[in-house]
Amino acid sequence: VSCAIGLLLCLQEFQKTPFVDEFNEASLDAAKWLVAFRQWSDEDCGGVVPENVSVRDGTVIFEAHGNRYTGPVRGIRRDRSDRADGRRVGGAVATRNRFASGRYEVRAKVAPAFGVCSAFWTFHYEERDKGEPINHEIDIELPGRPAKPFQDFSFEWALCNTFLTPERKVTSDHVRLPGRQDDGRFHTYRFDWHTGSPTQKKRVEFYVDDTLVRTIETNVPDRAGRFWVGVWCPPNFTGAADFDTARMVVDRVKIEPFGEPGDVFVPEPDDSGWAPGPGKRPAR
Ligand SMILES: [Ca+2]
Repeated sequence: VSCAIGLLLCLQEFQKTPFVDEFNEASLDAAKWLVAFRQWSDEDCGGVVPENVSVRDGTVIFEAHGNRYTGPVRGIRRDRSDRADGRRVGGAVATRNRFASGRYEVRAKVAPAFGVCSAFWTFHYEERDKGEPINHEIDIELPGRPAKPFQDFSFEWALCNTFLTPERKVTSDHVRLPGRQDDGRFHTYRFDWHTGSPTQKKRVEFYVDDTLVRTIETNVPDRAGRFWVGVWCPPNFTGAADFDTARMVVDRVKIEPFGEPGDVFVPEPDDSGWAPGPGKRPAR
């Protein structure tokens, strides 16, 4: 949204009021969501594309295509050119507006396959001429594993992370969950992000089905960012992607801003990597 359209739209860029989407409309609400068209991580990853995002029966469906996928949807490279195949390709959306401290909650059935990462994350990112980029981020990622080596992947575990670069880096915690998450039922994934106030210590609390599973007090971000929901295929940390298609189903997303004084609202310069909507690849 360009500032030329109106001051009101520009003011909406940083949202300090509650956000909720139950996905009861026929299509994704473009006032609330952007559909991602981009690739990150290493070359084995086929990125996230709009063909893998759809709205159905009050939910958003995120498809991931694994090593056995032979269908027509192509992955993309870092420069957003088409790949020859559609393997290890996911789908993701992000809120149009940016949020800072608050309660972030997603009701979802995570994709029940190894090799795909079902993820919910805040993201503020800024490339700089010199030195490391600025990256403020909080994630919940499933499946997890009990320890650092890339083995023993399990839906009883998740990875809970906070990123704060270039200042200090990353806290990455392996977290045991109250039960298996690939049981075909909806579960609630939540984190409470405190940027700090006279009564709230700077920290992130992670909850699954209202059970506190982890509190992280190191490398806690303070810069507002978009909230992302999606699936993607990382090179290693969720196992081998030996499946055709796996789906994450998201029933509801809710954000309740805390408005803590530790919040920092600064714009992100690069705003490319979006599709016109679910199923619609950008014209090139
Ligand atoms: Ca719903």
